[in-house]
Amino acid sequence: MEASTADCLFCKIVAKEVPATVVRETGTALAFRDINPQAPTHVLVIPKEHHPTAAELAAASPALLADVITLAAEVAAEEGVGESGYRIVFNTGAHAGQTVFHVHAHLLGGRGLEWPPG
Ligand code: D5M
Repeated sequence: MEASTADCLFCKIVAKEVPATVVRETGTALAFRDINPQAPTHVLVIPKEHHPTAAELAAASPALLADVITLAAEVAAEEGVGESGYRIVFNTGAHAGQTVFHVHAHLLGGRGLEWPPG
């Protein structure tokens, strides 16, 4: 897998070529606020390395997927939703609404979240 792709929006956010409201950063992953929040806490957590989907990330680098989940949980705690509960969503493919093909965990919390999702 390439380390980045020239036309990938989230690779540009990692490279600081596109601005984002970063809430936490590690050596391998980045957490930033979603530009169109769907809950009081809506943070995107991405690996810095480019992988299109969660499944491809899991196949290529399970440890990096674990880094993403761990960072999401840390952000949830910092945002004060660790106890009340939160949702981590990986939209995968067009029918699931994936629009950016650099894998990202949506961390959603701060309100009651319905099930099943829409
Ligand atoms: O989620 C893609 C998400 O990415 C969607 O919720 C909007 C968000 N987005 C798009 N551009 C930006 C920038 N520039 N900053 C922050 N958030 C952004 P998906 O699951 O692919 O539909």
